[in-house]
Amino acid sequence: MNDIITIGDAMITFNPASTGPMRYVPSFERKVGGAELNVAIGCARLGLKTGWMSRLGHDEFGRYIYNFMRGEGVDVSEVEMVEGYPTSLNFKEVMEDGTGRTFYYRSNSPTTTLTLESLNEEYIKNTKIFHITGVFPAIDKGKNIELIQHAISIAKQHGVRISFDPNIRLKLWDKEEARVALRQFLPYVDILLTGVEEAELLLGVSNPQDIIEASKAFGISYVAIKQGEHGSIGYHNGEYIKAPPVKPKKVVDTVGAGDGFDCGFIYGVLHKWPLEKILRLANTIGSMVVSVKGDNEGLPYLEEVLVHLGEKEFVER
Ligand code: KDG
Repeated sequence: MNDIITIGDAMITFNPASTGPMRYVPSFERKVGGAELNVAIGCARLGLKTGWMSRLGHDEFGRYIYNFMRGEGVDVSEVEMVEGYPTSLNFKEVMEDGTGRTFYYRSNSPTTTLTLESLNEEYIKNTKIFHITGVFPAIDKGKNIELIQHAISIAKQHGVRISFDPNIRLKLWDKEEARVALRQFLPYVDILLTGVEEAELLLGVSNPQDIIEASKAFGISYVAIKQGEHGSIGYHNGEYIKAPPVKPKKVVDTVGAGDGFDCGFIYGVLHKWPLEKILRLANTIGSMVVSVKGDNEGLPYLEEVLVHLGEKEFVER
């Protein structure tokens, strides 16, 4: 049995070797990205038995991502490489002042070939947590929303908990489309991992107390509100905790920090940790991710977080 599984699109991410408008950038560094993929990697590094369901192109990049995920210890038995659908790409632009943009080449994503019939029900039943985000539904709106609904219904019938990070990408859909689609999942969510703006879009409220009340009305058991450099707020079982931020060594690249937070939170829930300790772990992982360039390179192994938390000694040599 897996501890956690997730479903999503993966991309080869091209990071620019120099700053400035992308049209003038002559060379890029090839990496791997994707919100659900990052969570899978992070959970596997923490020692959780993790599975990732996806489709990749039957091409060199598809082979690379497949082997990369296997190397990270993620179960890829529900990943197939399909003909005629190139592996998705993501080019990044970084300006001198650190701001940037993302250019997706994923409209014909291999994951668009996933169907209700291709979902392995046994796989979905045999996990403790099924993690979903707002990225996968946005890739192929009508179909993927239905696919997630179906997967959720299988999961719920078998006592699998649903964790959900709205991860709203406005390059993939507009606010109203996202709101209507993602609100449908809320009655089935057990663990909500959200930013304030996303919560505002989904729930129509922005004050943390109101976000928690609105989430409770949907029956959500754990609520985490990610506030980046301001830390996070958590709710579970009548307990409301404001967890202070963990200062990163240096902020190098903030992409993937939210995914790192999710991994820590999921780990803590699975280990039945008290809320305060769960939030501390999640904040710590988020801060470790921003100190390293890349969407998932900074996701730590369990022993590295324990050193960071002062629970394990660091031995240099
Ligand atoms: O959460 C980080 C991811 O969003 C990133 O790795 C790739 O932009 C991305 C996406 O849409 O999945």
